[in-house]
Amino acid sequence: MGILNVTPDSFSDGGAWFESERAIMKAHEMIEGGADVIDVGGESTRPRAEPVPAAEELRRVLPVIEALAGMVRLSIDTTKEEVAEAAVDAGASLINDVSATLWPVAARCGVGWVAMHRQGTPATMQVDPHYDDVVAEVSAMLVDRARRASHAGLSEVWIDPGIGFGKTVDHNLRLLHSLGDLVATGYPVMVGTSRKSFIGSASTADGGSVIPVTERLPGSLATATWAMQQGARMVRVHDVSATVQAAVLVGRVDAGSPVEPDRPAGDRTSASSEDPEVGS
Ligand code: HH2
Repeated sequence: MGILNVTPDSFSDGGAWFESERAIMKAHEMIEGGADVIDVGGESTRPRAEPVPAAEELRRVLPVIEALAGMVRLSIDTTKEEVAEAAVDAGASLINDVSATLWPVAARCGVGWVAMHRQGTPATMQVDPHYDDVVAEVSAMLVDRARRASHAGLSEVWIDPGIGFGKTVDHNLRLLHSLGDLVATGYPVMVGTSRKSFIGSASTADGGSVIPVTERLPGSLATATWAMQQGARMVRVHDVSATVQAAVLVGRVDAGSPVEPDRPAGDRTSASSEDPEVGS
């Protein structure tokens, strides 16, 4: 899932894709890079972000969704019922819901739903997050919401531990470590670690300074491939083609198969003696 933040204030790319035309160009780049879904958002969820009125959120996301409809699967990243509904009318078929409350809307519209865990709201969530057992509590909340959604008639329900949403670095690491517990619930798991702040602090050598947001691609790739290896079925990322490269390679190493199985042996373009990059 490629992230398309049509916002002026998102934590890593705020302002970069705020105008519809630039956002649409960015989406094309992510589709070419291998994105299966584009997640369009018009309100930042970063800690202490300013709330955005529904009319403004719609003004940001609708032209982008309308322009991309039919080209790729579209998801709407919102917590507002009216934004979700209008986005579905315009062509979105997945509601990415960081509040985990919009399943009745998804059921009414007949689209998929992502339930993400968070503790608190963007205004307060990083003040003093506390859990007795973060993995058990996150899992219990998500399974409860997913069951309610299934009972409401939803057939596509994803669960997401909500990395960085009311969680310390330690909580995030524990959730990623135990992602298998979420996978074992049977609901498809989605994970978003891309460029998040725990990468900045958890991946420095002892005594190193926090890694700035523009330099978190290596940590983003490491955590995305880790999540997929644990069984996550979707990763939400800013850097689509880099993530696809990492995922394809790790998948092939895992399978022990260096070339696509349906390509004839004579057509293999992997390293040959004429390959100028052999050994590099
Ligand atoms: N993270 C963000 C936003 N939406 N949705 C799901 N399901 N999972 C996530 O982890 C998640 C999400 C925050 O990242 P980003 O969109 O890059 O930033 P911002 O909220 O500042 O726009």
